[in-house]
Amino acid sequence: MLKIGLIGKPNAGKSTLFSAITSIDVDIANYPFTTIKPNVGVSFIKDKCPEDEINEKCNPREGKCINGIRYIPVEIIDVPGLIEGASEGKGMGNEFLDNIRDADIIINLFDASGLTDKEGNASENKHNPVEDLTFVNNEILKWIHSKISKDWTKFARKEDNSSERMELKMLKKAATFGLNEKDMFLIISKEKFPDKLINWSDETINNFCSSIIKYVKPIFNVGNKSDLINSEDKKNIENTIGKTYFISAEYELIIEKAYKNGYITSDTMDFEYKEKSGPEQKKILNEIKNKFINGEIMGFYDVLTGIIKSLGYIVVYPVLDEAKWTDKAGNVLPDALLLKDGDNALDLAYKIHTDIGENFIRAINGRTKRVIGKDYKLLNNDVIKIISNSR
Ligand SMILES: Nc1nc2c(ncn2[C@@H]2O[C@H](COP(=O)(O)OP(=O)(O)OP(=O)(O)O)[C@@H](O)[C@H]2O)c(=O)[nH]1
Ligand SMILES: [Mg+2]
Repeated sequence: MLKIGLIGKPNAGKSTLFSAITSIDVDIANYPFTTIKPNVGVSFIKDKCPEDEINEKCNPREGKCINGIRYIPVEIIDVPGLIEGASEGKGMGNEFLDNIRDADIIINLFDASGLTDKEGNASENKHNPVEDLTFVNNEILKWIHSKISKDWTKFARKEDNSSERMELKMLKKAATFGLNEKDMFLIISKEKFPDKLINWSDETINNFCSSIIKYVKPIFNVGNKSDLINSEDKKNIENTIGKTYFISAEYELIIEKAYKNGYITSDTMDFEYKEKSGPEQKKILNEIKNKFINGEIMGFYDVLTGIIKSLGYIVVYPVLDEAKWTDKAGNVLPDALLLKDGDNALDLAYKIHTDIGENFIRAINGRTKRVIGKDYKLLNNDVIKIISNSR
């Protein structure tokens, strides 16, 4: 499952967001270091389900499908707050960061209202929220750097004596971040690095670490507490850091709770009121709904889906029966898997199971019913049957 790490300064609203999008109750409070152990849960990204093409209702094994929109599960990790010096272990930062070592995507949630000070205490004095997201991004880079540069001379001397390819040498350093050979090849081919590792300067190592973030482990800045700011504040932030997602975890949690407690019909913005909800609730919920509908505040599901699509992820549906699009038990479109643009049929086979990848024979495209080989480039929404020797 795709792993998404939520990081940020203490009190930024990470646990509030986590709770809203995973429906798991966790500690939330207006003081720093409320979270001391990471919370792990499942949320979803949305994509159009191909079920209507065969006039059947799908039976997702994980996630759900509502009105033809498939909810594809992703793992969310809510990390305790980070303070300056986190990468050197301040405030247990090092330990906290280790929780997102193998995350595929990092979300730097910052308090866009600027009403929490450096340590995360609520404050009356508004400061520039961009400072918060900059220091957190720097700590991430420094944390990666500290791990890659550890015992560099010893490592470089040893590896320079071997004839192994550069990406395999560097993989020994970067595997701890969940990177694989393909990721390393991408980094090494995109940037220029000296052939001899002993010649890598601290700056070269830093460039390598930046490339990990740039190509493999992207960080997205998301502004929280947008219910407390106006369009001028937003403009100021965007003038410094460019296009930004503005959300309100508080609002999302209110909607989620109203749904859970039976006041509204859905936890999405097209909810209707149930009998139980009185004028008080309707007033608050209406105000929130309007802010989402007029685009003042973005819904996090849409933000997440946008992020994942912008990174070139595609959704592919593996099936056993290419005619009925079912598994062995007759479930229609049971699995929706996230792959990367450029992945092929063999990558899909490995994603299902190493054994299926290793024993791959051929595949069949569920739409065209044509036989396809291992090099077939997958498209978004493909329905594929893999034939292998393994079963
Ligand atoms: N107005 C407003 N308040 C919010 C929002 N999100 C969170 N809060 C409040 O901010 C405070 C901190 O929220 P938490 O979710 O505990 O923050 P955190 O980032 O997990 O904090 P740590 O666990 O200490 O790192 C709480 O009082 C929340 O109710 C929001 O979108 N708008
Ligand atoms: Mg928290």
